[in-house]
Amino acid sequence: MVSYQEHTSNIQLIDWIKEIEELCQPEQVYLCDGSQQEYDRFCQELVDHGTFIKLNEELRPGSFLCRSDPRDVARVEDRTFICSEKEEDAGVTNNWMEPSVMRNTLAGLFKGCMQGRTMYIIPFSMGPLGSDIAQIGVQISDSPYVVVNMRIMARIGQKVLDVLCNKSFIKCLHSVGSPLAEGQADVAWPCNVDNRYIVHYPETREVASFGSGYGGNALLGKKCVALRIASVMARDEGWLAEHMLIVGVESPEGEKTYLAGAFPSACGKTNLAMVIPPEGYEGWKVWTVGDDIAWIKPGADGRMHAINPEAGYFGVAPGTSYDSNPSAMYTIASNTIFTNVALTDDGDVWWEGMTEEAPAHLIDWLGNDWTPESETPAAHPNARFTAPASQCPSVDPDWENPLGVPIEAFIFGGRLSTTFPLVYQSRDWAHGVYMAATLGSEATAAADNQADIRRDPMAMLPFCGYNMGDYWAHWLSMENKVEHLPEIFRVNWFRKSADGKWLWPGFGQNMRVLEWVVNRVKGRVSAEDTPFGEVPRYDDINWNGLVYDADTFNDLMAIDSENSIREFEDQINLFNEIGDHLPQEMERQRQMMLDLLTPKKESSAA
Ligand code: SAT
Ligand code: MN
Repeated sequence: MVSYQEHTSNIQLIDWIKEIEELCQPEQVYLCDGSQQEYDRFCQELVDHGTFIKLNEELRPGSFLCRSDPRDVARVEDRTFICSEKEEDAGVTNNWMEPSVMRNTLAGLFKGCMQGRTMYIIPFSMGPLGSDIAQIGVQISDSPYVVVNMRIMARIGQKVLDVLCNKSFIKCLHSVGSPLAEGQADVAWPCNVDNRYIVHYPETREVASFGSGYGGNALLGKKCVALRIASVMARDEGWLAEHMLIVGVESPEGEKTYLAGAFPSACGKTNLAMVIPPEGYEGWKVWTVGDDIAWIKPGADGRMHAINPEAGYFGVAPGTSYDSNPSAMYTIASNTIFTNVALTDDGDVWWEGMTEEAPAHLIDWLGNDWTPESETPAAHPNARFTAPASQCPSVDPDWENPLGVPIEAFIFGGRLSTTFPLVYQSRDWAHGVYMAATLGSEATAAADNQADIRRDPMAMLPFCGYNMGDYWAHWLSMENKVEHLPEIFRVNWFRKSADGKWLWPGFGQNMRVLEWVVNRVKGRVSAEDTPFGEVPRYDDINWNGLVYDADTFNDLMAIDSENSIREFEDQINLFNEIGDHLPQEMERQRQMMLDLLTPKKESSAA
């Protein structure tokens, strides 16, 4: 029997632990202190259990490889629910179930679900401890893999209880859903693929997750709390919880400008969060505050201040290399947990894209022998690294500032091979919100140049904890709540020429766009007004160190009215789907775009 009194006087917490212990019937209960010794002990237990493989201490110090059950490798969006009291508050973009019905279902599943296992209590803070922008939660979980990952991804343990005192907290209950009968041997990755539920009760700020041990399904501070629950808190309290990276752009003169950016998956978000200025940008530096999530609150100075609620990166491994993202490679050089990557013969890790040539022999993510002749990938495409943000060479000196960093621009970008210019700025706040709401990426690389756009408003489609239309209304309403709002930009690094070649020379060159964005928010450069918004002319971009001709730039920025009209007409499908929660302003903006793009008929007879 654990005594909590010496660790916390929070009655609500003590009562909740007792309630869950009675429901889940674990073999034992363990309150995590968050110490390094505790982390090392659990990692060793995971090695002994067969869940972790200790990597070569010389090549990858303090690091482990973990292979999940091959059926438990990613977030399960079709099993993710927003259980608000009213269905319309979840909206059409979320799965909904009546909270009382869901609670009944889950009570049945959680009953006895931790038999033979340890129930871990993980107090965690999303955001720097004690920051006004931070939030405290407590996750109960029967997975030691979750405990060690949570220690990297959040601030956990006794120090959190000390800050929590008697205040309320976000309840997060998690089980892999795989009880052990008396004498039953465990497996390396217990889970329950037949009964998966990732459930949010936004009104009561609770999360319950059953059946999966992987990533955002199980590390509940991340997408569940920091986005789905926090987006509802932000709506109620007048701030923003966003799926955004945060960077600080520093000029050679030492001027620093913070930007936050949202990108749907596969748009190079992590690379942008850690971008290294290219040739011609000597003396410039891009600092990383966050790679995935931003909590942004109006400050006393009338500006928006952002924190990264996380303490680590849960990044996609495949494609990461010293070429594509050296900062990420240095970050994961030690003290990192790798999930579902391949194992090299000398006890290190490998994945597709890490080196040009694959090693001659590997053990793949399934535990089988692998050679370059093998027909399946060595690492799972969603293989991940969990690494401390403090190890990132570009981590911003202010990344843990409890006051956050002042945000001067929001950048939204999709992967679009036609129609959309490299960069454009909104004419005003409402236009910017509309630009963000209609964000999307091409579903497939279509041969006919008319690919379907998969809409992902603000890159929040799977992460908004309430009605998408209300979320847009909340964004629009910020105009009346905040004195100095950030400027809003759309970018597109992926436009192609008529013969199918990339028009923009690559990720490192994005710095040139960031500099133009900085110059715009500081009011240092003018821009040209176009139907899409304000755009740079060729001479407004700094081409130092890059040979890039004006003709190609003009192709990259060109607005084709026929294609564009098709795009703005297509947006009606999204708006119709949102239905009667759609703010009228959104449709007004769409009509304005169509109007600007439609060739005007001569009014007088020629
Ligand atoms: O698994 S996570 O939700 O943490 C990452 C992702 O799928 O975006
Ligand atoms: Mn993400």
